[in-house]
Amino acid sequence: MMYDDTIAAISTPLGEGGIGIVRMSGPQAIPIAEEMFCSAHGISLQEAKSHTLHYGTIVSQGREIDEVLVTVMHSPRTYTRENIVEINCHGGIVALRTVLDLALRKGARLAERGEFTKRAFLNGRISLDQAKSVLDIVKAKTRLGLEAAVDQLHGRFSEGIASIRDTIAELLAEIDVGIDFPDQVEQIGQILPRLVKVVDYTDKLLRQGEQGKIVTDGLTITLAGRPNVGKSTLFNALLAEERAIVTPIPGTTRDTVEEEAAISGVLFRIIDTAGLCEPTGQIEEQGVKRTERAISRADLVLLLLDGSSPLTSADHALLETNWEKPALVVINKSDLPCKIQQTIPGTAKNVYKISAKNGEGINQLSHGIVNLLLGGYIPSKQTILLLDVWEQDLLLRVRNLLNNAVGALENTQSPDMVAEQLRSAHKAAGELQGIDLSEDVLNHIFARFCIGK
Ligand SMILES: Nc1nc2c(ncn2[C@@H]2O[C@H](COP(=O)(O)OP(=O)(O)OP(=O)(O)O)[C@@H](O)[C@H]2O)c(=O)[nH]1
Ligand SMILES: [Mg+2]
Repeated sequence: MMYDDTIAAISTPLGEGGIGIVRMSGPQAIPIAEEMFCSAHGISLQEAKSHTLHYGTIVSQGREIDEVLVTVMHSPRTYTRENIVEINCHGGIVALRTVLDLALRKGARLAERGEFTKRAFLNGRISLDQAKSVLDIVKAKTRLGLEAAVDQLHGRFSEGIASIRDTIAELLAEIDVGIDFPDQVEQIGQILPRLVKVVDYTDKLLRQGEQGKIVTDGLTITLAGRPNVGKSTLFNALLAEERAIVTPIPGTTRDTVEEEAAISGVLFRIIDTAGLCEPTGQIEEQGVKRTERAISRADLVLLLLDGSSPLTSADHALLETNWEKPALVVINKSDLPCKIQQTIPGTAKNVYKISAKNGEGINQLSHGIVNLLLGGYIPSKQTILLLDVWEQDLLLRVRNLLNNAVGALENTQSPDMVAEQLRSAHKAAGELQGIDLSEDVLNHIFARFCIGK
């Protein structure tokens, strides 16, 4: 499918950059560029070979707008499979805007969000999964998120779905034979182990999707403890930057402070809080309320104690409260003599001794955090999938339909009922591959992109 209009957009992030790119895609891309461009060597872009770079200026009404390098790429060996022109500008945002305006006046249309990638998909250049990976790459916040997105760009998820769909098709074909020749009922029974195998495989992809969600959406860790135990110091140590104010004065942190950091490739939102204490004024009262809210939002709470002083009633209150979520006890200031003599009840395994100040024990604590939240499993690019909510939903649907087919096979042995479930599963898997996707779903997917991608 080829479009008859030509789209244009600024494809580089806005802001102060060395260069910025105006990209055009469509049948008129090269003629439009030709009208705007004055080659330093008298070259005509329309006659230029594909995948060549040309130096010159962009001129509007006799006025020179910017010194540029123009890339000419002919269909179909391009990102969208259409003719593409990229104008590399040097003059900053005003020049970029002027060049884009000029292209629009010459007949291009401003691209919608993700429209270049949407064309790449609709023209068969990339799979839907790969299109989505482009978005994930743009938005990746951790190294692992990026690696997984790049990996998926090579089609790992699409391949998985294709194999599920192929197996379903094979099973359906065999069942149809069974329906046509009912005396071969025995054969239907032989389908079961293969069906169970596809269910298992689908389950595996679902689990990888859930892990992927953790990697990209991140998990929230709240640091809690009485004033002065070293929450802000630990916060800074986990972020590896001096983000929060640290002083020897109890009550330094008055409000919650939130930042993102990657631990073992997983994205974490870490929240530093005001020390939990008996509030003596309105500010402290508000601070404590916010701390409690931050704790309720957390996937994990780190309960901090100061190892250099005996436990106080505030420490006991903290340890004895049921926070109703995973918690690790962290005894800080291990560089000073330890004054906590008693063992901390009920938490023998989950106690970490650290010095937030000199970094001792922080690595073990990081491992402990990942272990507790991800069940000892360190995600890698091969073991996670970055799935949209709708993909996760559809995949779940495929799994449930396959499960129904297993049920129908075990309980009724009715080939018709098995086939019905398998046909629905086959259709849902097809939607995951981008076959017969409704315009709505497509728009929804690409609307998450930025303009120019
Ligand atoms: N010796 C030593 N001192 C530490 C350590 N961690 C923090 N401190 C000191 O303890 C004091 C309090 O540290 P903060 O990080 O501000 O403590 P906090 O829990 O955020 O305190 P509030 O914001 O008041 O609740 C500062 O003087 C820190 O330098 C540590 O591991 N060892
Ligand atoms: Mg603090």
